[in-house]
Amino acid sequence: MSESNPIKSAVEKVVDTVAHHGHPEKAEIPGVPNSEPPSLEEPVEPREPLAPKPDQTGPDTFSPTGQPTGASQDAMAQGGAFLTSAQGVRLPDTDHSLKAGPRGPVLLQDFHLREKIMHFDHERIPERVVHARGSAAHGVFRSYGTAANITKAAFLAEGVETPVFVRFSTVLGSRGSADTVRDTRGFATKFYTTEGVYDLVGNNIPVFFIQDGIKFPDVIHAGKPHPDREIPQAQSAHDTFWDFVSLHTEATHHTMWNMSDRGIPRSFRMMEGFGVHTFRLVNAEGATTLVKFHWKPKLGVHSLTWEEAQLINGVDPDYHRRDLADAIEAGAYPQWELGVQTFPDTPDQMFEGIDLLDPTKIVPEELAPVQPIGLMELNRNPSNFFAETEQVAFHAGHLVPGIDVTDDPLLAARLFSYLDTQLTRLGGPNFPQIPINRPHAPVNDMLRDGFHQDAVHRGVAPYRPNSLDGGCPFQAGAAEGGYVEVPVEVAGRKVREAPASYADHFSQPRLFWRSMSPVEKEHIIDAYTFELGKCYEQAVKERQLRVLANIDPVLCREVAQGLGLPAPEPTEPPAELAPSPALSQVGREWPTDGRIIGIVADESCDLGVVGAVRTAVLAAGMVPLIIAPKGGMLGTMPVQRTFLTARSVEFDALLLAGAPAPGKDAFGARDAKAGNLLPDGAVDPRVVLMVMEVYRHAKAIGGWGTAARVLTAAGVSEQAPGVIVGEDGEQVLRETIGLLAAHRVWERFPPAA
Ligand code: HDE
Repeated sequence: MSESNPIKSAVEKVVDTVAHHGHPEKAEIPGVPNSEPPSLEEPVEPREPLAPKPDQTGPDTFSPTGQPTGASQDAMAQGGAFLTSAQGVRLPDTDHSLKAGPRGPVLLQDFHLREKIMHFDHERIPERVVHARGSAAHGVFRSYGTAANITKAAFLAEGVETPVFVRFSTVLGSRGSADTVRDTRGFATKFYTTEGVYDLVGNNIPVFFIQDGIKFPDVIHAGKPHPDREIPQAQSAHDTFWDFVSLHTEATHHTMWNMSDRGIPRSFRMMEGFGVHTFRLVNAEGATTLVKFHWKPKLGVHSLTWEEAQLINGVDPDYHRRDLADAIEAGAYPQWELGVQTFPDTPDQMFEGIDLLDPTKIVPEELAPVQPIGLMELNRNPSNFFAETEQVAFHAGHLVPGIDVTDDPLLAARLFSYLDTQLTRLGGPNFPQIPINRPHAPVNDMLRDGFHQDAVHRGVAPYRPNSLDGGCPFQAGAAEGGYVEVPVEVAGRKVREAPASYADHFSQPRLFWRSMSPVEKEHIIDAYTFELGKCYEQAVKERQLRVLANIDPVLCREVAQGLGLPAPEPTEPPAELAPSPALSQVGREWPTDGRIIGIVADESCDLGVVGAVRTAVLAAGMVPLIIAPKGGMLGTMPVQRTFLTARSVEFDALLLAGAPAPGKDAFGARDAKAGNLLPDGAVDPRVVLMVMEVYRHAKAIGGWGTAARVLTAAGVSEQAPGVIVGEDGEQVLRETIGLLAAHRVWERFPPAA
C-alpha cells in the first residue's frame, strides 16, 4: 500500500462523515438510571414498560439464522403493563406464597413461587476464565478502502459501513473485580459483515506472555489468586505471578508493558488495541500480505497514576465501565482508527530480523508505519448487560474471506479455545444464535438440534450430498464468496520445539525501556518495586532482578535499591536496538472530549461565573461536575458531588470558583476525610485533600476569586506548573483545557537524574 493522496482524501472523507454522525439526544450530565424521572410515591397506574434511555439499544434484530426480521428492538424486550409468569399468565400477587391460611404451610401447587425461585437459582452462568470483567458498546466501522488492494474482505472495501460490538476487559479479575487494576486489557471487536461475523480479539498490549498456546493455562494459573487463600484478587503483585515470569523469561516483554503506564489506562477510550499475532491478508487475485492490526484511539493513549488507580479501586471500582457508558451517553463518542503494518509474505516470515510468528515481538512503527484502513465509532450503550456484554462470544477463528491466520503457535491454541469455552459458559453449541452473536448474513449450516436451539429448521436432509432437500445447501467456491484457505505449503518433522529466534527474550523489553521518557521510566521502576515488594519470597525477588539486569542496569539497580537487595550483573550483553519513540505516551497533544472537570463552589462564589464556566465546559464536549458543601441546587445548577462524596480521582482537572465555606459535616466523626475540628475561617479539609491529590497526580488546577486561599491551605504555589489563577473564570477554563490536551502536567514532578 502506498502513502498517496487518494488514501488521505478517503481518510478525511470518512473522518468527516463520522464526525457528523451525532446522536440526536445526548445527556448533559450522564448517568441517570432510566429514561423518565421516578415519582416520589410508588406508581400504581398500570402502564407499558418505560422506553430505554436514548443512548441505549439492544442487538440489531436478526433471526437465529442471520436474516433481518424487520422487527423493532422492543419485540425482544418485556411488554405489557401487567406482571406475568414466563408463560404470559397475568399474576395478581408476587409478594406472598400460596399458603393454607395466613400462618399455614406453603403449598407445592404454587406454580408462581416455584417458577420464580427455579429461575433465580439459575441466573448465574460461569464467568469467563480470563477477561471475566468487561464492558461493551455498539458502534459502526467505516472502511477507508485503503486495504482493498491487499484484502478481498468486503467490509474493508471503500466506504462500507459495518455494525460492530466491542467488549473491553481486564484479564485476571473476577466479574465483580475493580476496573483500574494493573493488568492487560482485552479489546475484542465483533464486525457483523455481509460475509459473516469477523472477530478481531485483541489486547491493549501488542505482545503476549507466551510464545506457544500450550503455556496459557500456566501463565493464567500463575496470575490468578493463590489457590489456597484465593488472594490477591485481580492483580499480579504476588509470588506465583513473579515466580512464573522470572523463570519463564519469554514473558519479560509483556510484563514490562504491564509494569509501564499501559497497565493502568485512564479510560478504555484512551487505549490502543492490537491484534498481537501476524495475520495473512489475501486479495482478489490471490496475492498475500502479512499484517499486524492496530487500533489507534482518537483521544490518544493515556494512563492513570498508580496512586490514582489504587484510590479509584475503592472510590469507584466501576470507573472504566462508567467512563465508557457516560461518554457515549453524553455524545462524546469514542473513535479508533484501524490500521495495519504490512510485511511481504516471504517464506521465512521475518521482517528486518524480527520473527513475525513470535507473539512476544513487535515491529517498531518506525520500521513499518501503521497505515489507516478505517474508522470505528462507538455510539450506543447496550440496553442489557447480561444479554449483550456477558453473552457475547468472540472467537479468533471467526474469519471472513480475505483474512487468514498464520502459523503462530499461540494463535493455534486460540483457534481451539474460544469455541470450546463457550460450551460451558453459554450452555451448549448454539451460542451463535444468541441475539448479540447472530450474524448479519444468511446462515445455512447443517448443524442441528442441541440445547437452546432457537432456529426452526425446515427440510429433511441436513446432510450432503442430498437430493431430498433439492441438494440445498450448496458449497460456495471463491467466486461465490466462499472462505477458501490460502494454500500455503506445510512441511516439517513432528517435534515439540520452538525456532531458535524465539530464544531472544530481552532485546525488545530493552527497546521498550529505552523508548520511554524519563517520567515513564520512573513509573516502571516504581511498578516493579511495588509488585516485587509485595512478594514474600526472597528467591523470587532475586530471580526477577536477574531478569531486569538483562534488560537494563539502571532499571535493575533502582528496583534492587527499593527492595533492599544487591543488583546482579547481566548474563547477556545488552542488545542495542534503536528506540521507538512511538511507544512513549508523553509529548503530544490530544482532544479532550468527555473529560471530567470538577468545579468547587458554594453560595459565596459568583454563581454567574460558575454558570458560564459550566456551560463552556459542556460546549467543549466535556462533563462539568459541581462540587459543593451540601447537595441540592447551587442557584439554578444541580450539585453533583458534595465535599463528602467527591474524591479527586474522579476529575481530570479541578476548578476552584473561590474559597467555599466548610461544610456543616466537616468533622472527623462524620467524614474521616475531614480530620479534626476546624478553626474559624479555615478551608474545608476535604477540599484541601482534593487539591493536594490533584496536584500530586499532576492534573491541571484552575482558580479565580478567592481560590488562592484554598491553594495556600493545600500548600500549592500559585506559580507551580499547571496551576492557573486569574480574574476571569472562562479564561482560566480555556487555559486549563489547554493543559488537559497534554493529559497531565508532566513537568510538575521531575524524575530523578
Ligand atoms: Fe484469549 N481467551 N486466549 N487472548 N482473550 C478468552 O474466551 C485464550 C489471548 C482475549 O471480551 C476466552 O470467550 C488462549 C491473546 C480477549 O469476550 C478463552 C490463549 C489475546 C478475550 C481464551 C489466549 C487474547 C479473551 C475466555 C493462548 C490477544 C475476551 C472467555 C493461546 C490477542 C473476549 C472466552 C471477550 C478471552 C483463550 C491468548 C485476547 C478461554 C487459550 C494472545 C480480548 O477462550
